[in-house]
Amino acid sequence: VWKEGIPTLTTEVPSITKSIVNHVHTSLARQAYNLDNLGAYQAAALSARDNLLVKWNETQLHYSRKTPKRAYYLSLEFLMGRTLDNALLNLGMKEKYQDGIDKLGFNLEDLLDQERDAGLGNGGLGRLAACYLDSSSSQELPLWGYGLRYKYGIFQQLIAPDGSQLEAPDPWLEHDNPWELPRTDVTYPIRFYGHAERLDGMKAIWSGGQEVVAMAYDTMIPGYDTKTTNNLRLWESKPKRGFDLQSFNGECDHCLPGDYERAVEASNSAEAITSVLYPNDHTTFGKELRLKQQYFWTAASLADIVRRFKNTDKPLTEFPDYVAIQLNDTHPTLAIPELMRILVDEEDVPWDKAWEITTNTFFFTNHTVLPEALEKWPVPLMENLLPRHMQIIYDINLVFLQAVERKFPGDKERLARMSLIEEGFPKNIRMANLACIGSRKVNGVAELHSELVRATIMKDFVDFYGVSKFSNVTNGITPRRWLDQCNPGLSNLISETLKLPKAAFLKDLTKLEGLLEHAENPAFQKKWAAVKQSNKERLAHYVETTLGFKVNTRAMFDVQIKRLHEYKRQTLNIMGVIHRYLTLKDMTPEERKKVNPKVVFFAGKAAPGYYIAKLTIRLIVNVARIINADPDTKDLLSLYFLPDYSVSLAEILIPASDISQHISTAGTEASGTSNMKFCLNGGLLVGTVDGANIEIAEEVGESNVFFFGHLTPAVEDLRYQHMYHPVPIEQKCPPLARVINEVAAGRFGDGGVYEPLLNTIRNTDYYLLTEDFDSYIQALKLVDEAYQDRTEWIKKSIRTTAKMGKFSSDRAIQDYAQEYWNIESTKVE
Ligand code: 26R
Repeated sequence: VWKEGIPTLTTEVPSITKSIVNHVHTSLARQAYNLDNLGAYQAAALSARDNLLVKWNETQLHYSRKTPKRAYYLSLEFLMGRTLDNALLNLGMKEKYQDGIDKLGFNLEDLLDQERDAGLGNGGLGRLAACYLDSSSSQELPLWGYGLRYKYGIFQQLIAPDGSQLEAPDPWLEHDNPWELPRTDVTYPIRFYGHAERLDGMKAIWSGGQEVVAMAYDTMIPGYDTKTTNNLRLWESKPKRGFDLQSFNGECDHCLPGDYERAVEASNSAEAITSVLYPNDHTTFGKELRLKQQYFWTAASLADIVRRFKNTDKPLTEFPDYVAIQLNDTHPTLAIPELMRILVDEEDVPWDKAWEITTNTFFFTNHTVLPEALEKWPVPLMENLLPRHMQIIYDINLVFLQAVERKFPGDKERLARMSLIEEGFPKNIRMANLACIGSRKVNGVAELHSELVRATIMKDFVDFYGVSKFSNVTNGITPRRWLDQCNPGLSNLISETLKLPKAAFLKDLTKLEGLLEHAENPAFQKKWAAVKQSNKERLAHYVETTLGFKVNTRAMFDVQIKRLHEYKRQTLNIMGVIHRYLTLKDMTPEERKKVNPKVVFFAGKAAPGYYIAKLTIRLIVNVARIINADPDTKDLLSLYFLPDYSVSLAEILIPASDISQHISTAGTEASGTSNMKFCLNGGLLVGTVDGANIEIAEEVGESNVFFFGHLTPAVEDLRYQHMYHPVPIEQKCPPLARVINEVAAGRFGDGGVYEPLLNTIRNTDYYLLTEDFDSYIQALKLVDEAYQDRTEWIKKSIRTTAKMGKFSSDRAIQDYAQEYWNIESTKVE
């Protein structure tokens, strides 16, 4: 009887339409006569979800039965974007649903557009986590993600009339989220504050304080062309028992007037923990609520992982044989002392054994070497919020520093550098040091970055542990979303040209190399160019319907889309645009006829408190206003800042680009991942010798990328020169000085507004714009020249796509699986 009730896949068009109509009636309580696109989307999503659940259930049952070693990806950010399109693609049911939805009188594209992005992340780190989930399922690897279910994801960006960024909350859960499964039965109590009392040995009891509850929400992660459907478990914080004051402040056992209000406040403060994603990227801020988020999430995840392991009845000494936990940057580092606390205090494991288990379980990925992004938490904050963890951190530190002292006797400075505690007022806990010593292996995210990790922030640790603990896994991107989904035209053309089903190259991206032999074929080149052209028109249509501007799709499309940050140098780009504008203005109409028309696109959010980044947006918007209105030049150069950058907007922008900019100061961009996405879609790259740009150039050949700028080893020296032998910008870089003077003089609106931004260049110029400007302009000139020979350009484009195999996140996740986690693919029967 049970077996007969178990749902099976709905695979044929008639049963698909039936299931959609069924959801319209039963889940939505609506009917055909009052069904709009949103309702139809919801019903289609619920129908797809039913299918995902069939596979999800089978996968989870398979894992429970087979108990393979599992990996867990702990990330404070998962930048998932939309789900329906991806779910249908990975289920292999896109055409069928298209048909079914057609028959119901709707259009799949319109329905897809109804979905709000799940924007639970800031940028690269969060989107990487999402790509890795997709690859884990597609590669049939037993992996779960753990994160937080923020009520509000990354803020919505609005642009004010004066060009400045405004932030509005992102109500992504406004209409029920059909992709999540609330697990009211999967809850854990999480403690904060209170006191820790040491017992004999290394044990302690932590009690008192406040308790909140973590409740699980599961999201299905379908694999492409496979049954495996992994899980993303996100935690929501809730008050312990409704408005229970007692549990919240620990002592009161009778009600006083006013308690009700305090109880409501307590409930609010419990819910506050998962209310919003911190929109900071690369700058730490030391807010208590952020630390609460980090502990709440790591404690709930570990409780869940330990409980699952204990269900297998294996001894805890075997924990690392069945569990690998990847720390996505230092944000989940508290998982290390938390596992120690569980083992030592709750499971009676001796300290040394517990440390052995812990250090064989965790793996740590670093995503940036910028000093301002290295997390530190004030000791007094930690002591108050997590008193037991503070003790554990001190104990770990003591044992560790003794070992360092044995290896490097008398080297006090080394001890001070390696200590988990940085001296000062207040003292700070260095999370990267803790993540490193608590982990089996540490990795960076591109070759250059991993080398910098070894040479800079982890240098002392390399000396101590040996270099083999520190290696590299170059980032990757999922070709499902970033080729087939965002660029179906190109995916179809590739399939037709290689005479391969899409699954062949979407699961083995190195197959794209087969395109090389077609690069010289004029008929193929023409089709290739036509796909690019239609993607440019799709973007133009978006710009026209959202901003009301008509874009010249015959012009070259030049795109820079990423978080606004000084190190990413959007300022260099906008200064280059102004330079181009001034140059055009200087020309005679005759001379202008020879110019390559260009449209420049920017998109990206600035952290709400990052003044210089916000000022950069304002400058871009106001430069656009002047340039786009100038009749002398507007056909040759136009500029758009597209508001509210998101995964979905990236899916429109990336396939439409002819050239994209990845122009960070050498040594500052750990990897970059949009560079890979652009190249996969046949866009060429102008960039610095930084991050994964280098490995992209290695694959496609330096003749197919436009490199410029100083190299990493020169950067430190140049900064030193600027500091001690400053040369006025007029002398150092006259063309840039001219641009800056025009801005200051008010050519693009009140120049005074931009003084603080201009001063970052005039004064310290920490990110070396004055050093790289000339070679940047030179590189852009080469880009123009190359674009004039359209056939050569198309060949470059084809060759670029052909050589992107390395950058599939399938390769990256396999690397983690084999070299780090020691987990194996397992076929769900
Ligand atoms: C506030 C603070 C603790 C914080 C620092 C840094 C919060 C968030 C970040 C984001 C960083 C770690 C990040 O996103 N790094 C990016 O990771 C990508 C994926 O590895 C890289 O491609 C990209 O180069 C890097 O900047």
